[in-house]
Amino acid sequence: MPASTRRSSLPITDVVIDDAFWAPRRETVRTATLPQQEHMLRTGGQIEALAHAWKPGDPNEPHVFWESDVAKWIEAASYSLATHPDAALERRVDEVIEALAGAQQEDGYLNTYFTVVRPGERFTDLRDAHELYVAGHLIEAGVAHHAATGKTTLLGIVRRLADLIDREFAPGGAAEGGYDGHEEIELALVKLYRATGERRYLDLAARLIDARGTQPFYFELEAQRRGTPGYFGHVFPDRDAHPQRFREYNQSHLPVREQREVVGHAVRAMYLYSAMADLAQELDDAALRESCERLWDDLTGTKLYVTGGLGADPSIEGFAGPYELPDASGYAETCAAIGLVLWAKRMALLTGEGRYIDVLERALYNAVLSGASADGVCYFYGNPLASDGSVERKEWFGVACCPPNFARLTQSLEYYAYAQGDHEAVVDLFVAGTARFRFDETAVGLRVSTEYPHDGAVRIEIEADAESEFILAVRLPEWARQGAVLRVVGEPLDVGTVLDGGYVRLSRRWSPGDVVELELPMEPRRIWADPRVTSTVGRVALHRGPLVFCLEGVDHDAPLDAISLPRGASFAVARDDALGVDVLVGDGVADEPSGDLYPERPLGRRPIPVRAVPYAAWNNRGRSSMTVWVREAVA
Ligand code: FUB
Ligand code: ZN
Repeated sequence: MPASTRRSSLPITDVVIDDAFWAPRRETVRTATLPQQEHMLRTGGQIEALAHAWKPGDPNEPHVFWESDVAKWIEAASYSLATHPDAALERRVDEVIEALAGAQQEDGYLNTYFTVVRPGERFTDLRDAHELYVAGHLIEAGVAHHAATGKTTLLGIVRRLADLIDREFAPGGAAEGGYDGHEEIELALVKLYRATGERRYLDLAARLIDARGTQPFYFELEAQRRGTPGYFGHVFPDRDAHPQRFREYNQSHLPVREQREVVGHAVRAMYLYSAMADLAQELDDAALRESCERLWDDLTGTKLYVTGGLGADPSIEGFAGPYELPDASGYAETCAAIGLVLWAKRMALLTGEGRYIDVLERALYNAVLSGASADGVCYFYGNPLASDGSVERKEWFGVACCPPNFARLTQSLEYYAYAQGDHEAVVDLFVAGTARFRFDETAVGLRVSTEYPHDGAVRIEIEADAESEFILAVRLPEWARQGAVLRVVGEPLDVGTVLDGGYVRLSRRWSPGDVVELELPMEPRRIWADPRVTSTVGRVALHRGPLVFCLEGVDHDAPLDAISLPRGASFAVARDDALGVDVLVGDGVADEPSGDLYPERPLGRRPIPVRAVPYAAWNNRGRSSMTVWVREAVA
């Protein structure tokens, strides 16, 4: 097993994103999404609840994870402040932090539900009641706020909370041997460790991960001690009859190093595996890494939608069996795709392999970006791959985990675009702008120019005061291996000679102004459905670069399921200015009704122009049917 790499993300302030694809979308998040979400959190009661004025009998009882939505909003706003200082937004964030400070108890405890709704019951329902999940999101917010503003207001609050959790989960503490029913705090504690240098936060994360799935099962002991079915008892009334299924639901069925299949609730799984990858890297833990790699292969080999969505079964918001990937009835929660981005980045940092970023890119440009409307104020919770026209984005949800998760991810794209290793500058995503790396005492900048994903030309220029020797590693996506063209300082170079672990790795003494050019082949491509996935047998999905395309009913005068694409038909790229995206146009055929319900002769077919829009851009023109997988007509 190779040792973990020492790669890390660049600090957010060392990256500038300034391109035609991402910059306008992030600006929409900054100017429309963040204010709308703040409004929803204020009018929905999430922020008001922090005053702890709620009393039994009052309306709008605080929900177990309300603070997590507030925390994700603070985190998103903090990333925005890091790149776009905004005194008014900073003041509003400070106000919410003051409310959190007021809600914190003397001993550091911070959780509204267990303070005003169920006082005296702290840490008695770890399986269902989201106490550590909330704490995790608060910790992530505290770290982000500190990195963005340098202030320690929220960081101080979450450190006191983490210290209390450390005491309570230590031997002799009230929750000794316990762990989180909805994983999240583990990855947050790793961030807190990295931000503060306090080793005990890393150790606590490792303790929680190591305790998970050991026997006797903590959640069952806790339920016996409590004597009640727990917060989700009414949602899962058959839980006691199916203990194994519900252990799998929160990935506590086996010690994590023995887990081989991705099971259960998808967001929980992604957050858990992210923390496992973090710890594998921090602790150079080979068994943890092996487990992550096996789980990755299971996910990407049998349970991942072509959009990068995951978690097909709505009844558990989680994974169904291998190849059970129904397109219309699949769930594919936005948060799960976001979780996959978190995990994939960590796997790439851990292993140095670009294949993880290939999957990250698939999820990011498709299943994550579809999570919000073009105007940034309506959201998908589930992201199915086909719709009869009844699915549309909504302004908000009773359980509003996805909207602020979308905001925090898109506002922190800087962390995903590059990585820094030992004398190695890594370009993971093709995003125009700049990045600053530090090799010993030398600062080296990269200026990336590209219209990706609408064009495959990527130009990377070295910006530095002096010559510098380092490796420039540029990811070459798997789909671009055939036909990619590389020029290094004007000289053509066969990519095959420098391809290593999914990256074009160029080791040399670079001079200021040196340029690397990469041309990625951007012809539209087809991907064929696996026949083991029953809902899409015989269908193809159109791709261009990292984008997955879909057909919308609004563009076609035949039912989408009646349309097929002749195998040889090619597609051209056209601009849709209204949607602000490139679309694919080509020729298809549509089955014609014969007049008889059950005709005894083959159906007639008529040519039909086909127009495919990027999956992430669908449902921006009102309600419409949609399909990613289109029937293929083989002559
Ligand atoms: O339970 C917290 C979040 O709410 C989960 O991650 C989502 O699946 C939604 O249920
Ligand atoms: Zn969600």
